Amino acid sequence: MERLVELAKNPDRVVVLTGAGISAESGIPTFRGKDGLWNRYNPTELATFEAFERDPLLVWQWYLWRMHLIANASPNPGHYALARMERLYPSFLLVTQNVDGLHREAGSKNIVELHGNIFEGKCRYCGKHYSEREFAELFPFADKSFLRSVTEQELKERVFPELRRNLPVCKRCGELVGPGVVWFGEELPPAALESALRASSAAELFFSVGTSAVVQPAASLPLVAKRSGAILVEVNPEETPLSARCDFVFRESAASFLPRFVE
Ligand code: BJW
Ligand code: ZN
Repeated sequence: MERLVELAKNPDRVVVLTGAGISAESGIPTFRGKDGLWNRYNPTELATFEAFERDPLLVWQWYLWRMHLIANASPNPGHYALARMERLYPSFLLVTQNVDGLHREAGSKNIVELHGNIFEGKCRYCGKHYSEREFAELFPFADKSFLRSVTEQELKERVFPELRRNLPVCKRCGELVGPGVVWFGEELPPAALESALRASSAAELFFSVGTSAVVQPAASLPLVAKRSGAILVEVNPEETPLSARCDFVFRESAASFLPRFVE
């Protein structure tokens, strides 16, 4: 840690890539690994357009269940440390694969959400995007305040049975609207990906925090940075395919490492 802190004093351009691991300590399950199941379901099977076409009710129940969990969660010391880190460097970009919005809630400003935001809406048929406010109007069950006002049991017993008749319908094309996230096989928001690539290739110091580093194209960002000469740091209790390429590896949780680093 001392050697990293010494090296990290001078860089002007820093990029941090985060994944589900940073929100694990806020009580939000990760996707892969031993705790990587969301309410019995394998995320890689439900986070697709094919699953939505086949069974939109099941996919929406799964997303509402997750939205309920997220709406009732709070940022943890790892999120807050990254918000502080933003103020330490002249140029700092936080690139997240997370859809939970907890970085913004913790006070981070310069954020790129590569995989979208779970409280927004996206029509897979005509492409119309709904902001969080617009989507809560179209689909009141997705409203954060509503989700905070019900228990998980009420969600399952009261909301789920009503869902079939109340799924969100697109104002533009009349098809069903899905959550504002990027599913497998879908293109990432082009402007977000472009900013992330640009910042990564200019970074002097790059942190990969709480990600299994297997989902593309996000997993390529640390390698882009490394190729351009950045110092690469991984923070993850488990080994990943990226570990061997890193200059520093901290096998610990984000909420324990990051606050010590920005101290
Ligand atoms: C802790 C911790 C603690 C635990 N502290 N750490 C090239 C090669 C091969 C495949 C592909 C390729 N290019 C594209 C693909 C296909 C696919 C892909 O990558 N598949 C791989 C799985 C093989 N990629 C795509 O389909 C992407 N689209 C695309 O490329 O489109 C191309 C295109 C172009 C033009 C037109 C059309 C198409 C899209 C990927 C979208 C990913 N979506 C998801 C779901 C989001 C919605 C939702 O939330 O429901 O995003 S999948 C899921 O994985 C989610 C995550 O953001 C993403 C990454 O997961 P993450 O964050 O790394 O979490 P985990 O669980 O994997 O890891 C957690 C880690 O934390 C672990 O390592 C733990 O050890 C650690 N940890 N506690 C610190 N306290
Ligand atoms: Zn539409």
